[in-house]
Amino acid sequence: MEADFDPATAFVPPTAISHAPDLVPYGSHVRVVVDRSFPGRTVLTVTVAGVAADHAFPAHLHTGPCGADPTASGPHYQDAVDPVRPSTDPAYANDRNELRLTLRTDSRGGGTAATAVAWQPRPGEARSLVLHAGTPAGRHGAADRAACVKLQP
Ligand SMILES: [Cu+2]
Repeated sequence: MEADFDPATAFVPPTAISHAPDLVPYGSHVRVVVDRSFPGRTVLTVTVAGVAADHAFPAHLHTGPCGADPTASGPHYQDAVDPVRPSTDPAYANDRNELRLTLRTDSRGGGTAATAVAWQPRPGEARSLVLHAGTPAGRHGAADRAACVKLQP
């Protein structure tokens, strides 16, 4: 999956939506590779170019699709689903049960990060990778969702 970030208002629904053009400018580039070739394992690699320099974006697999409303991407995808929503129980909300990584960019706004988890997402349930604004941007709620990358139709 490879795309340029576009505004959510684009005529054709974009593959990669920026909700925060100050951090993820329109036209900046993203590539997401989800490798499921190892049985029972998923390796996700995300690479960006042209986004905010010297920044750390927390990035997570989310359940919902990307949409004009940043909250469309829904909660974090969990391998074992917490029966309580929102999920705050550390037995479920942890980086083994969710796919999380931190994407750090260099002085030119490029970067790559990868992580592996010991499971594969259930088909159709992990529909987006969300790049959060993180710190020091310090945004909260929906405003923290800087960008969204569509992972499957
Ligand atoms: Cu998230």
